[in-house]
Amino acid sequence: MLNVRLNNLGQQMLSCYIIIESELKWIDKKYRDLCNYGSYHNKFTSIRNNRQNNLSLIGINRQVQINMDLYHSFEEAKRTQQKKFVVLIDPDKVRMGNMDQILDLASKAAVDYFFIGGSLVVNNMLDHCLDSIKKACDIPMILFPGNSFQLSYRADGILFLSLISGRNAELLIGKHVITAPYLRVSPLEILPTGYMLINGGVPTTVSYMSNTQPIPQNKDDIALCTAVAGEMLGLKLMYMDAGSGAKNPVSESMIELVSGGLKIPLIVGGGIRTPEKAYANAKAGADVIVVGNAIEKDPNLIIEMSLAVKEAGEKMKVF
Ligand code: 1GP
Repeated sequence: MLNVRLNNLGQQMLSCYIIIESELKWIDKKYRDLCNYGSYHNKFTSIRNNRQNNLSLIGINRQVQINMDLYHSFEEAKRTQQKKFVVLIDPDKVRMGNMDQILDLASKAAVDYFFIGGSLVVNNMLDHCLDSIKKACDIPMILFPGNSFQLSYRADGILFLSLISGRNAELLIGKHVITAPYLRVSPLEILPTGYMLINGGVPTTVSYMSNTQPIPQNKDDIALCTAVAGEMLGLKLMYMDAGSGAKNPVSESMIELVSGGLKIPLIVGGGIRTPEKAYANAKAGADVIVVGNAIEKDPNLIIEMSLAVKEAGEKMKVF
């Protein structure tokens, strides 16, 4: 009996070894791609912190460079109360005619970052979209992935999102385990982010795709406790999102309460259509304002939106 069990265990270990071997080959290929890609990358970042990361358990034992420039820029903005403005680009939705105009206006309006991603990207336009941005301007590009396929070395960083408003284990930790070895050897700056969906008055793609319920829009206390728990777990950024195209953006009262309870930078987006709302959200305590849909429809809004966010920062500036 014992022998049978031991044999079974041996077989399991052998198949486990075979799986790890094939994953290692995959990771090695990714690493080689990365080395070939090295000269192309890194317009924005300089590597500040190097450390030896021992990933020998899964066969990687290399010098891994940890890049934290983007994160420091978010932290600094929070400390000095200078507000940041982000344009969200969904590679599937943006029309190429619009794209040129958006990039031109974004440079003129001193947009701080681009977030790149969508809940459901089906057209495989991610690399092309990143290349177009890189050719046109120096604005850092941060992946905002709707799933683990939306990865590219061409970006500068990635929001490593844990959907803490939901109870879907895959989106809290499952997908992260799968992508961790790939991201560890990538040049992308990893930004561990608590992602909180707030009910925006209409069912959004992200709540459907994630199979989670958003936090009710009037439950400011639940939002606060969720955000504080995420910060205590070590997340570095908090993102409150009413979802793309939300009817009701996140309320100022919720932003005020949550930002008052957090030490980490707070990102707010979803359904922001006017410069007035962007300004009000920044004044209420959002450190970073994200706008996507409204700008896709009318790229000219970029200038006014950016000005509104920066103006809120000027009024609150800490020296
Ligand atoms: C969605 O927060 C973003 O994830 C932006 O939303 O497209 O509604 O601006 P909008």
